[in-house]
Order: sequence, then C-alpha cells, then structure tokens
Amino acid sequence: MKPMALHCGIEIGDVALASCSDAQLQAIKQAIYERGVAVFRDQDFTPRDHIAFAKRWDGIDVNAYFPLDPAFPEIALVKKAPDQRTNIGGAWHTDHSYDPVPAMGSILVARELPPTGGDTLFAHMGAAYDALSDDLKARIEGLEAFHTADHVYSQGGVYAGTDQAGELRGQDVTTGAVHPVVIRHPQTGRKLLYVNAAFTLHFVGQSREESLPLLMELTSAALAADNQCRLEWEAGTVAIWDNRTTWHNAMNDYHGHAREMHRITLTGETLAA
Ligand SMILES: O=C(O)CCC(=O)C(=O)O
Ligand SMILES: [Fe+2]
Repeated sequence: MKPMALHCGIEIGDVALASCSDAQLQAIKQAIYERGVAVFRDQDFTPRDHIAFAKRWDGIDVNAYFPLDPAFPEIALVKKAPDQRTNIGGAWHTDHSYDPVPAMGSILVARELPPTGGDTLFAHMGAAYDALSDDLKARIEGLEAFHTADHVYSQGGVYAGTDQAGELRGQDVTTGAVHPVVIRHPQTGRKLLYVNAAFTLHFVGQSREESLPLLMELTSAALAADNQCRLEWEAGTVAIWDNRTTWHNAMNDYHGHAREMHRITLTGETLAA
C-alpha cells in the first residue's frame, strides 16, 4: 500500500479485485475508510465483475440522474463525448449527500480515457476538519445543514442548459436531507466535515444568504493542498472512494476526446454527529 499524498488516497497493489478474498476485502475497506480513496491498477474487471464485487458491500444505490448501462442497469455511465463541453462531476462535491441515507461511496472503473487529462481530485474531510481553526470548529459545533440536488438536476438546474442535459435522467426527482455539519465516520469514528459546495444549500435555522459566508470559508479551508490527492487514470484503473471521508472533482481538461467511466454507487448508512 502506497499513500498518494499526505492525508488522502492510497494505491493498493498486488490484488485482483475481481477475485480478492474476504480478508483482502476487509483490509481494502479499512484503507478506504481511513484514506478516503483507494486506487487499483491493471485490473481485469468486466461489468459482471464490477457488479459481483459491489454486491460484497452493503448493497447498490442506483443514481437517479446518470444514464444507465442498458445491459447492466446497476452501472451508471459517467461519460463525455468528443463534441461535448460539459462533464459530470466537474466541481467539488460528495455524491448523494442530498439523500437522507447517503451512499457510502462509489466504485469507478475507467473504460475509455482521453490521451491526457481527465484526472480526478479528492480531498480528505477528516484532515480538513482537523486543520480548521479552533474558532471555526467552535462556530460549526452542533450545526446541521440542508442538502439537495434539485438546483443541479431539475428542469431549470445547473445541467439543464448544458450539452449533458439530453442524457441525464430524473429532472422531476426532488431531494432534500438534513445532516450534521460535522459527522463521525460510521466505521472509524473520526470527525469529518460534511458540507459540500455543490449540494449543501444552507445551515438549519439560517437562510442561504446567511449561510454562504461560512459555507465558503469552510470550502476554502477544506481545499488546502495538504488535504488533496490527484488520481491519474490509466487503462485498467479502478478507484473506490468513501463519500463521507472525501469530496471529489472531475477535471474537465480534455475537450475533443471521449472519456467513459462505469460507476456503481454503494449503499451507506444514517450519519450522526
Ligand atoms: O468522472 C469522474 O472522475 C468522477 C465523476 C463523478 O463525480 C462521479 O462519478 O461521482
Ligand atoms: Fe461524483
């Protein structure tokens, strides 16, 4: 196992995900809970392997918005064609925080990559929380926040006016959930900052306008370089991330080239302070 950066990410070698033992899977889970994202290279991982491996976790959450693989409806497609300008996930976020029981994480498999670019950045929310000033920690103590995806995926939302609109589903879905601003990781107990600029609209008891300054302050503190790692995808790369421990951001720097990833989202649990 090799750390990808100071706090975030780990590369795990010498394991074939498709046929790993229960003991290996347990060690992989623990590494992901702690480091936020694990990267596996040179994997021989068919869509059937992807689904079978995901079923060894606590279940599959099918994303309400992404296009699904027609042959394997458990698999969501994260793709951008050479003539598209907008990508999916091209801003800092954590997946599914708008659900009352947010997804634990995702297993993302590289299927088609651009010649350069298309990296994914991750940021570690345990390291982010630890590095907050005592003053900021005191200001967020006991706060809760409201999350939704309606402004992102609905008819008048962020993607509606883009060239991804045609493929996205779920324009009529409505979402909303309240979570503590600081959660405890369900498995490790570590304190994690759990707000994100994409889906967290406001603190409970405050308007959007009242909330924005603190949200922005937390976002910029969380994105300190020390908290981040960068994943450069290669053919055969599989990444598994923990949505509670990390945020991620898909770079959109390969216009004119195709990129296609297969994603299975893993079921999570209720989050508590
Ligand atoms: O394409 C990527 O690297 C990540 C996209 C994303 O945000 C996701 O799959 O949740
Ligand atoms: Fe995402």
